[in-house]
Amino acid sequence: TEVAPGAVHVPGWLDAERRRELLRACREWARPPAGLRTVRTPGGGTMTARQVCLGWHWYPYAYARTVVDGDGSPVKPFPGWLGELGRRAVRDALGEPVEAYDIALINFYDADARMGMHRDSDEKSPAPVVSLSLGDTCVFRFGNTETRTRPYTDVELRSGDLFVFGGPSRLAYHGVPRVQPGTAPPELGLTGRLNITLRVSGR
Ligand code: MD5
Ligand code: FE
Repeated sequence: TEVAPGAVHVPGWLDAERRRELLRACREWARPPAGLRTVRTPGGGTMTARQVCLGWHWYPYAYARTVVDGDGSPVKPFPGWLGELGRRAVRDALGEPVEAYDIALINFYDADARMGMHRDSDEKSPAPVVSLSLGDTCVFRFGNTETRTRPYTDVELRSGDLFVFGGPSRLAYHGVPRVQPGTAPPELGLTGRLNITLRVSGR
């Protein structure tokens, strides 16, 4: 479903086996060293969703050339299989080829976590962002390129959904106003929500 030009939502894109594999991988990446951490915002606050990055470091709130994480350990590498999954996602959603993905940001949301309206403008490449969701359903707010406020469209993202943000939607404001606790499919064994984004750094 095209929600806006270049913004394509594919519910249930991940099959059951891929969901399990991806969750297993996220749990490994979340472990120290360079595991799950709290991101500080430029204004001195903290993000409620906790994060892991692969391939590049994200601190404070922007990609850093340094390859060490907050705990001083090397950032985990971006695996080739994850890049292939991203290319397949873009082919399926947009029907076009894409450069090689080299960064992943993985966000872990508990019942109270949110993400404020923001734009993803730190990558130097216009390649689409690939977003994969696991666990609890959330309300994802897809906005406009001019303001953090209306007009926006609220979309529910469920476990296994793919969303690809390309073209004019690549720089739209977006956020996660709430998670719906207890809505994760029980067979996955995940409490809370996980979102994996794949990006091309362009560097
Ligand atoms: C999430 N993550 O659910 C979202 C999904 C982030 C973030 O926002 O920055 O880690 S990715 C949503 C996204 C990415 C790029 C463009 C647009 C949305 N968009 O144009 O709406 O944790
Ligand atoms: Fe974002």
